[in-house]
Amino acid sequence: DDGYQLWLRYAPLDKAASARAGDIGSEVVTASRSPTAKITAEELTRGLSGLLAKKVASGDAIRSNGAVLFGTPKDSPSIAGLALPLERVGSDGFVIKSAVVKGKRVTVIAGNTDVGALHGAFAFLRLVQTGAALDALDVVEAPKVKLRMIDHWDNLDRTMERGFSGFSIFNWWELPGHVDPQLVDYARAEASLGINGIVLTNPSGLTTAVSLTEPWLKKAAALADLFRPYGIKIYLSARFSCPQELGGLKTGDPLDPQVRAWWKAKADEIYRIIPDFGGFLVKANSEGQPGPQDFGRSHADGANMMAEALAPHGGIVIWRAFVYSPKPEDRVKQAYNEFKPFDGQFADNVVIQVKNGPLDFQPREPFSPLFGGLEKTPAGIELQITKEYLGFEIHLVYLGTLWQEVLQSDTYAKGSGSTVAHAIDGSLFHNKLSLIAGASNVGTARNWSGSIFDQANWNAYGRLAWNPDADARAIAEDWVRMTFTSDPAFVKPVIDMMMQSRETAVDTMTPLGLAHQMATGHHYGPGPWIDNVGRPDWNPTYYNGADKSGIGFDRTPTGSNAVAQYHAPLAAIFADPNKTPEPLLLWFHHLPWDHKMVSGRTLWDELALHYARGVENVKAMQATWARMKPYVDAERWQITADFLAMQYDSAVEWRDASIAYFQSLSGRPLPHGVPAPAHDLDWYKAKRLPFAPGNPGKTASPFRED
Ligand code: BDP
Repeated sequence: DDGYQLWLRYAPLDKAASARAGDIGSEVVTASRSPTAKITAEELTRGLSGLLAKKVASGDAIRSNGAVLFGTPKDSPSIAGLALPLERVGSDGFVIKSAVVKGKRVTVIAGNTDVGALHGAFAFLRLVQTGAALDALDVVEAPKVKLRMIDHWDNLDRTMERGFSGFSIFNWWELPGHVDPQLVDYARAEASLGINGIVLTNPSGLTTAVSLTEPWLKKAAALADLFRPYGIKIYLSARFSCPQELGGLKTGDPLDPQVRAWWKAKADEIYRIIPDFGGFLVKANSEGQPGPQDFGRSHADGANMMAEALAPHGGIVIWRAFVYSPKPEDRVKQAYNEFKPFDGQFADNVVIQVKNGPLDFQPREPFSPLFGGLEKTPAGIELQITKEYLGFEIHLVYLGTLWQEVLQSDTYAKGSGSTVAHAIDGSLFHNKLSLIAGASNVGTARNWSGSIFDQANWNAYGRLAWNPDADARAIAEDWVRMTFTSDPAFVKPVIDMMMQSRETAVDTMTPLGLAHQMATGHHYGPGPWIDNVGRPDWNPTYYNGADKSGIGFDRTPTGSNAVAQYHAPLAAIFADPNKTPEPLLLWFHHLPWDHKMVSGRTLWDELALHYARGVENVKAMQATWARMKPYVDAERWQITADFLAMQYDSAVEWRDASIAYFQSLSGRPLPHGVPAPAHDLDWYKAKRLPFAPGNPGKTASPFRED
C-alpha cells in the first residue's frame, strides 16, 4: 500500500464490525439527480462495497432493509416526511438517522443541499469505517466555521513554498485542456473533511500577478468546475501591485480612482469566467510583498478597495495579518499594533487571517493576541499543515494537539471561556464571517503528503475546521482506524505515539518557550547561534537572547511589553516568571541560568534535560513502530521507519548543537543523564544541508545561508 487512498481506503471490516453492521448498507438510494448527488452515490457504493466486501448497488427506490437513503427534502418526499431537524444544519451540515421508510429499515442521510448530504455521506462512511454501532444513528451536525479553507502555497511553475511532498498537484501547463483525474481524488479527500474553499496559488509567489490574466483565469475555471460539485469554491492570491504589473498604471494607491476602477474591472472579468469565484487571499506589506503602505495607506484602505470590487459578486477578501518589517519594535508585537487600530474599519466582506501564534508557526507559541483583540472585524485563524518548522515531512509530529492547544486557549476577551475557537468561529463577537485556513501539505508525492503520518495532519486540520472544539485524540483515533486498522494492538500504541509527538518536537527544537532556533532559510536543523542574517528578527539569537547572564526574550514591561497585548488576567500572568506556564517561560522572560524551575532544578539543567528527552522520545517512537510491523503493509511501515531513523539523527543533532552553543554561554556542567555533544560547537556551525526542499526562489544556491 503506497498510501494513495489516504483515510478513504474502505478496506473490508473485521468480523466483529461487519457482524455489527448486519444488513446496513445493503443498497444506496437517492431521488437526487445533481452532479453532487451522483458523486455521493458513487462514494457510498464504493465505500460500502469495500467495507462490506460485497457489491453494493445504487438506485432510486428502496428495495431492501439496510438501504442507505440520501438526499434533500426537496428531492425526496420520503426524506421530507421524516420531520428531520434540518433547520439546525444550515447549507453544509447534515442529519444521519436510522428510520423506517416504506416499511423498510433504512439509514437516512439528509441535508438541506446536496453538498450537505455529501458531507453526511462521508460522515456515515467514517462511522462504518471506525466500527461504530450503526443501528440507532441519530447524528445532527453543522460546521461551526463558515469558510473552511485550504491554502496552497503553490507557484505557477509547480514549485511549492514550504512544500515537502513533491510538486504542485495543479498542472497549469496542461490546464484547461486536460484536468488530471487525480484531482478528483483530491476533491474527494477535501470534501470528506467538509473543506469548502481552496486557494490555488501562493500568496508569497512572485508570479501571482499573471494568474489574474485571462489565460490563467481560464485554467483556474477548469479547476473551479472540477471542485464545484464537491461544495468547494476556488480562490486566488492577489498581488497588490497587479494594477501596475498588469494594467500598466503608475500607481497601486488604493485611493486612486483609476486603481479602484482597475480592480473593479478585474473582478467583473473574473466573475465572467468563474461565476462562483470565492475571492482573494492577500499578503501585503509583508516580507517584501507590495501593499497599501507603499502608498502611505493602511491595510484597511487596501483591503476595502478590493472588497468593494468583489462585493457585487459576493466575493470576499482574506487579508493576512502576517505583517512585520525590520524595525526596532519586537516582531511579535507588530501584527497586533498594525491591525488593532483599524478594528471595525474593514468592509463586511473582509476577514483578517491571523497565524495561530504572533510569530510564525513555531513548535510552540502562545496564541496571537489578535484573537480576542479584534472584536469588530472577523479574525480567521491560519494554521500550517505543512511542517516548515517541525521537521518537514521527515519528523513524525501530529499537529492535532498543537492546534487544539491554540483553539482551546482562553483569550479572556469577554471573561473566562472566551476561547480562540469561539473567537474564530464567530460566536464570541457575533461575526457574520468566520474562517479557518490551513497551509496545505499536499503535493505530487504518491502518498500526497510526503509521509503517511502527515496525512493525519491534513485530516485533523479538516476535522478541526469543521468543529474547532473537536478533540485531537478522538480525531487521531478515527484517522488511525481509517488509515491502518482497528486492531486494538495497533490503535492504542500508535495514538499514544501521535499524542506525545508534538511535545517531542518542542523538546527537540525549542523547549521551554524558545522559538525560531532553526537554521536559516530552509528551517530544518539547529542554528541557535546564527546572528548574521540580513535582519535582526530573522536571527535565532534575536529570539533566544542567550548570553552569559541567562536566556530568553523579555516581553514583560521591563522588556518589549508584548504581554500588554493580552487581556487580563493573562497580561499579568505572562509578566510574572513564577506564574507563566513553563512551556512558555522563555517566550516571555529572560532569566538567569540558575533560575529555579518547578522541578527544583536550575533552568540550565532543565533546558539540557528537555533536549535529551527529545532524543529519548524519538527512540521510543522507533521502538513502538518496530512493534507495529505485523499490523502494517510493508511499504507504509518502511517509509515511516526510515523517517523515524532520520528523525532520530536530527534530534541528536538538535540536542548536541543546541547544548554545545548554550553551554558556551552558560559555562555550566551538564546534568546527569545528558551526554556531552559528539563534536565541538564549530563543527555544528560549519554544517550545511546539501539541499532542502520547500524554498523556491529563496535559495539562490543550495548552500546559501539566508
Ligand atoms: C513563513 C515562511 C515563508 C512564508 C511566510 C508566509 O517561511 O516562506 O512565505 O511564512 O506565511 O513561515 O507568508
